[in-house]
Amino acid sequence: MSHYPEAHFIKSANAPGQFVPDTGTEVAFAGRSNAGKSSAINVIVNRRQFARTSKIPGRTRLVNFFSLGDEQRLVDLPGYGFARVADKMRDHWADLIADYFESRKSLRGLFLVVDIRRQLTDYDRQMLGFANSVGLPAHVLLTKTDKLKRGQAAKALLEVRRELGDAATVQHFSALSRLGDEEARAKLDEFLALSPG
Ligand SMILES: Nc1nc2c(ncn2[C@@H]2O[C@H](COP(=O)(O)OP(=O)(O)O)[C@@H](O)[C@H]2O)c(=O)[nH]1
Ligand SMILES: [Mg+2]
Repeated sequence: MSHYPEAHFIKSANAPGQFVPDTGTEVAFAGRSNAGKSSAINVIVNRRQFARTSKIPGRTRLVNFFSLGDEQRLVDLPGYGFARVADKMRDHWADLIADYFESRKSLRGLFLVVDIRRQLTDYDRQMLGFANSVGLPAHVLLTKTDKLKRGQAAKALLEVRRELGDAATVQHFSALSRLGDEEARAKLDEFLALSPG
C-alpha cells in the first residue's frame, strides 16, 4: 500500500509563473542526474513508476510538482548533470532553482539524493548552499548503499557526516533493498509538518 494513498502528479513547470499555488507545505527533492532520485521517490511514496525512473529528457529538466494529499507536496527538481547540455540550458536551470528556493513560502525542507559511491559533488554542495541560504533544513539520502560492503558504507556515511556537520542530516538508503525507507518517510513527514521558517 502507498504511504500516501492520494499521491498524484500535479504539473511540470519551466518558469516560476508555472509553479503551483504557494499554499500548504512541500519538500523538494534534488540530486545529480542518475544519482537515484526517481527510484528513491518511488520507494518513499511506495509506488512503482511514480516518478519515472526511465530517462524522459523533457521531464527531468522541469520542476515537477506532486501532491501527497492534504495540501502537502513533493517537488522533484531538475538534476542538470547531463554532459551534453548547453551552458545556456544549465544557466536556465540554475536560475529556475534559485528562484524556486527564494520564492517558495510553502517549502519546508530539502531532500538531497547522493550516490554513496560518489560522495558529495559540486552540484550537491550548490543545492545545500541554496537550502542553507534560506534557512531550510536539509536531509541527505546516501543511496545505492546496496552497492557497497557494510564497512565501506559505514565509512562513506561518516565522511559525509563529517563534511556536512550541522548543515544536514544523513542516512543510508537503497531503492533496491528499501534500506532506510521508514527513516526517510519519517524525515519527510517531519519536514512537511514544520511551521513556516
Ligand atoms: N543498485 C541500485 N541501483 C539503483 C538504486 N537507485 C537507483 N538505481 C539505479 O540507478 C539508475 C538511475 O536511477 P534513477 O532513479 O533513474 O536516477 P535519477 O536520474 O536520479 O532519477 C537506474 O538504473 C536505477 O535502477 C539503488 O538504491 N541501488
Ligand atoms: Mg529521475
